[in-house]
Amino acid sequence: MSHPILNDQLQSLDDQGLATTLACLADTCKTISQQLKRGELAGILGAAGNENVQGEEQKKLDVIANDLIKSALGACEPVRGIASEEEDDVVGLRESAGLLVTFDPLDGSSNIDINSMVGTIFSILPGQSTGPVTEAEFLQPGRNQVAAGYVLYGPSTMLALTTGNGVDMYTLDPVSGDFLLTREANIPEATKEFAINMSNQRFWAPAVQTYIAELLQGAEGPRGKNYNMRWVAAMVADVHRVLCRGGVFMYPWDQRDPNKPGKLRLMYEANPMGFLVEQAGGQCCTPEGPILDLQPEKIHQRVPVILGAAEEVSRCVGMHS
Ligand code: FDP
Repeated sequence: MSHPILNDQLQSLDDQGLATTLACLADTCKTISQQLKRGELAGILGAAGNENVQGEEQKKLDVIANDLIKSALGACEPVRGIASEEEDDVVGLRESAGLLVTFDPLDGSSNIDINSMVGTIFSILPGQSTGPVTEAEFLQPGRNQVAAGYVLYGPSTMLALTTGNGVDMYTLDPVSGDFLLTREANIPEATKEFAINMSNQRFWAPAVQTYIAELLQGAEGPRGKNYNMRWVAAMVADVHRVLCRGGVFMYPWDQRDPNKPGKLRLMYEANPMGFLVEQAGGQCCTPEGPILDLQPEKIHQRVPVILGAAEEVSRCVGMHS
């Protein structure tokens, strides 16, 4: 069976600047994938010895992946500016260009040192000006995204991509070095699988406590069916599972730190995943409504996230009101 090649698929996009940018991101992720495969042999595991702007310890691979993407997009003509989890501020590249890229260079970095799944998440927004690049220009609702996706570095390396017309999933062929189209994502409305970090249970809002308690009661409880739990602890891998076979994934609000209304970052985690999940037939919300309708306030903003099977997301969100 022959599988379409990513670069051929990109040629059919109306916006060739977008196609060039997506090809650049995909190529850079191939390099990251190669580095990850060498792992300990390449001396790239462990801490980098610094913290990012959010006070999180950076791993060497966070820094390596960030530098690779930053430098590749720096040479990519259609890109006006970038924002990254690992950069304190937005970075202006060229005022004449039309696209803004936000990215999490290596999501799930606590998995790096145990040779478990990690990924690169990206979101592409239209530029809003022809003057100097500012943070304000990036602060557009996720609905404005022109493309979003991630590359998952797992047993095989996979790219999930949306340009607003469904979600295509490509597998990196180690022989040809091409991303080949292997499936489309589709999230069934109902599920029997959930993903949440249960160790935070005592900090959640009452609505989430009740929602999860009902799932745990299984067939004897109000939901009348048994649920299974899965938790990779890398959003990119947990969302990949939801896109492949359904389920619900949550990183809800918790009461520990009033300055952190959630763990996940809006601009380069929740928004791109929200675009993918909606395009695959699911929902992605905060307790107030769809993530993609949120007006961002700052580039490293955090939000609570409930995403996946429509039946579960709407039930959980509804329990908040
Ligand atoms: P990580 O900090 O390891 O990069 O983006 C944050 C994230 O990973 C998510 O990918 C993941 O779902 C979550 O944090 C895991 O954090 P906890 O172990 O604190 O639950």
